[in-house]
Amino acid sequence: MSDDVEVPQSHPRYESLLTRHRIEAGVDRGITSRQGLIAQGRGEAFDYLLGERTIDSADRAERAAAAYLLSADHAVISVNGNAAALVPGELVELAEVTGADLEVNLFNRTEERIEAIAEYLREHGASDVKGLTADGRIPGLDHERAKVDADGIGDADVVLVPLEDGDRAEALGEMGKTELVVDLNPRSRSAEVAAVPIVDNIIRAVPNVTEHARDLRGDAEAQRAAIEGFDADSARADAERTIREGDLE
Ligand code: PTJ
Repeated sequence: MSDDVEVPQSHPRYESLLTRHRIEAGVDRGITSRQGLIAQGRGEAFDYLLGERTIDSADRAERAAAAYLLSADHAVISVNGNAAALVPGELVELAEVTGADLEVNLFNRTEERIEAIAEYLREHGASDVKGLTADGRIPGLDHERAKVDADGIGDADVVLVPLEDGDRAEALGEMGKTELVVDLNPRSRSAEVAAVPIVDNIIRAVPNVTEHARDLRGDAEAQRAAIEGFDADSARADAERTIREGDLE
């Protein structure tokens, strides 16, 4: 992580404070919604109980997600206001390594925020950012929340949706898309409907998916093994058990 805030690295809550600062700065820049602050707080509570680490089942999920992205006909990484504020460069890198498209797709959609996020991703090296055309629709959702690009999420067979709202995750699943979800709550509806629920902080998850993708690139057999060897139900159960047994030190 960059040192874009005055927090000494020795501080025991360094990573958490840096993350908060990024979300706050995201709100100030018009990237993150105010609801995003609340979502982050909720995520932090789960992360605290997980021990602020990538548990083994999450690592396996991250490897499976990398395999799905690499073997997709058309993979899209959906970017909302929290994801953009927390891991902009890391998302651009993941898209490059896997050949996935980046699409800005918002729960609380405004044209200004779409533009601000697309610009922020370009500042972090993205050459093509989708989400601005909005000529496709997810059936079963109200107008604003349903908007997608027809040649982006509309056309994708595999979609990575970090911190997604449950309704939309369900609706995307009903469209037949394979969903890879990053969500620290293993019992959120998004995690429940995902083919690959990644129960990990997006800050750790995205770079780790990229690392696995580098390892799996060009090896169809290893990609198949990562997908077939992954069991979503047991990953959710393992994360829930870890959280329930979490130590409030
Ligand atoms: O930018 P927009 O308009 O698309 O809005 C984005 C938010 C996140 C505000 C919107 O999608 C929302 O309200 O989401 P929810 O319903 O609060 O769900 C967010 C989920 O993400 C919760 O289950 C949190 O536990 C989880 N979460 C929060 N921060 C993190 C996280 N998961 C992984 N890493 C995090 N840093």
